[in-house]
Amino acid sequence: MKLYYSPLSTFSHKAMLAFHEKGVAFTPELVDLGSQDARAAYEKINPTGKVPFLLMDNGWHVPESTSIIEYLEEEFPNTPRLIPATGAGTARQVRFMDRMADLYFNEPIIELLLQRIGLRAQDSARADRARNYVQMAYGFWNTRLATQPWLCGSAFTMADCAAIPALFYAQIVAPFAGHPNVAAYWQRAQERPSYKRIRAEFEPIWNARMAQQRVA
Ligand SMILES: N[C@@H](CCC(=O)N[C@@H](CS)C(=O)NCC(=O)O)C(=O)O
Repeated sequence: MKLYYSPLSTFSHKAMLAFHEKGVAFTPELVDLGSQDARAAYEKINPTGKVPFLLMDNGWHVPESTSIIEYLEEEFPNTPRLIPATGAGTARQVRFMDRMADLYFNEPIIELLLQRIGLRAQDSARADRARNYVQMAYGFWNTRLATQPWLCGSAFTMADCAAIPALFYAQIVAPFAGHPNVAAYWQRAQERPSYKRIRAEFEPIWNARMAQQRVA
């Protein structure tokens, strides 16, 4: 199965974290979101133009990072669970925390980052709203992480897959130094082999991109 992804995309990192945590192999298909031609070609496969996107050999496809993780949970039941199989309340909590990480953290961080690096027009109202959401997420997480290593308890879940990738960019646009448990969580995340593997691929690309911007 092919996973269409972009190397700097947090939502791609989220799906890839799940694959690595579960030890499920996939064929990575890089989409160059910066190229109009590549985008046009990709939109023929996935009309939304968004990554990640999973395409099976039989043509069955799964868009959206959360749906991809749900799909992996169903198709590979004997791999480590990212959504608890038992305890309806626990699974619901993971799904809620996943939504929270996507909507009130990942997307606001992308908004702040794209404004910061000039890929999105400056808009102070949108930036303020994004900062408010991020601070809300930090406050909520900082309380939870005071007594547990991962967002939903002692096990690494889909909620962590959703939250960790944007923390990389959050260091630049919304530092979390005032939230020591979030900072400790980020330290733990960086030791996770699944995340190390993803970061080893994207960080050099990010650094090169930033160096180019400084020269330009
Ligand atoms: N809700 C989607 C969000 C995906 C998303 O926004 N991906 C970004 C990259 S991080 C993207 O494809 N951006 C390209 C575009 O918006 O045209 C998911 O969870 O997969």
